[in-house]
Amino acid sequence: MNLKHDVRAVARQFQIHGEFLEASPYGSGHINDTYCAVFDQGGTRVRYIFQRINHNIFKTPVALMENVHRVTAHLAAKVAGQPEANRRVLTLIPARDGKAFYRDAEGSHWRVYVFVEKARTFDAVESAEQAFKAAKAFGQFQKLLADLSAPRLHDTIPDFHHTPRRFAALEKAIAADAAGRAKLAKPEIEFALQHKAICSVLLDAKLPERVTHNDTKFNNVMLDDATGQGICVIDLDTVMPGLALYDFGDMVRTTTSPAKEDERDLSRVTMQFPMFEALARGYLSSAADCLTPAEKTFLPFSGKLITFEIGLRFLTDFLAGDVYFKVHREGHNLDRCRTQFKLVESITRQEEQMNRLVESA
Ligand code: ADP
Ligand code: GN1
Ligand code: MG
Repeated sequence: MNLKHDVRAVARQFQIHGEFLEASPYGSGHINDTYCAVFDQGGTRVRYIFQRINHNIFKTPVALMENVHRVTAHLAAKVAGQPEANRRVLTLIPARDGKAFYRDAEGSHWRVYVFVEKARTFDAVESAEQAFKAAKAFGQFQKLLADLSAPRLHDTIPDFHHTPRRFAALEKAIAADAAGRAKLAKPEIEFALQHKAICSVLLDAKLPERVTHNDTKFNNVMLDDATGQGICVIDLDTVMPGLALYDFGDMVRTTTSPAKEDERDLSRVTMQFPMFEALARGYLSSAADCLTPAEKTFLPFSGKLITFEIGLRFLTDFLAGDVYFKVHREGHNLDRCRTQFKLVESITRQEEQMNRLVESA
């Protein structure tokens, strides 16, 4: 297969023994270039994950890797000695020079992780049990990082979840209409403008800053093939200071609807209450004792806000001409925006019921 990158050459720069056999593109992430590479190690095929960090999006890859290194080391120390310790945390393979990354001649930064075997990610949730287990794993992740020592982690993308600034970026994209597409997205632009007032609610609530994942979509936790447990939280590029609710909100966004993020049949997009209940119970089962009453109160609202925020980002990128998220078809970002806004409506309809559940939990 002809790959976009020479993974074999990159592999020589990492401390991996054995013979490089092959590599192929892997996963369905929107940002980085991910490959699965296979090595022959004494007759055994061993897999690794190779990733090229997208430096158009992550402007400070060295600082980013410092975060990832600190976070994985902290988590590894916490679970050491427990069952399955080496599958529960991502393990970085050092480069030849001992660093956590390799910078190639073109200036791209690469990292390699041990492949977490006997587990997989899902692009859409299939059962309430999966939702419970994913949320429990993300809650545990937050909890284990609560005592990460100083200094503060780097902000790998400043204002990542600053919804009012995301809204301002959309307003700018509408005004510029760089790709001439505003006429194709009139109802979506209208929907966004109508909901402007919700953007600042979490920021105004003065909630505590914590170490959070910030990209807790359902396919960023690996579920164990045998037990279904959320065995390993992955995609650590945005682990940085944030609000606990950004993480819970993104779980609601990605783990309550049976449809994929880019589903075109909007009748399939809906906030399924049993999934929300499983998420809330799963998350609280591991993180409850870290949360303040105010944080708990906002759990349902966070789902609406983060879904709206990512919808704004997809719409902004559609209007800008698809410069941020990877797209695989015409109108892909607009399709993604539509599912998000449909889900916001579905959450709004059920918000009171969601609030009642959380109050009694
Ligand atoms: P992106 O930032 O582009 O979303 P991810 O880090 O989420 O990239 O990786 C993309 C996909 O690769 C994941 O959804 C997962 O299926 C797979 N993956 C990532 N890391 C590992 C790993 N250590 N072991 C096995 N699979 C992995
Ligand atoms: C991106 O990397 P990935 O595909 O897990 C994005 C998230 C969005 C998500 C939408 C760094 O996540 O913020 O919520 O797409 N990551 C970045 O699916 O922008
Ligand atoms: Mg991902």
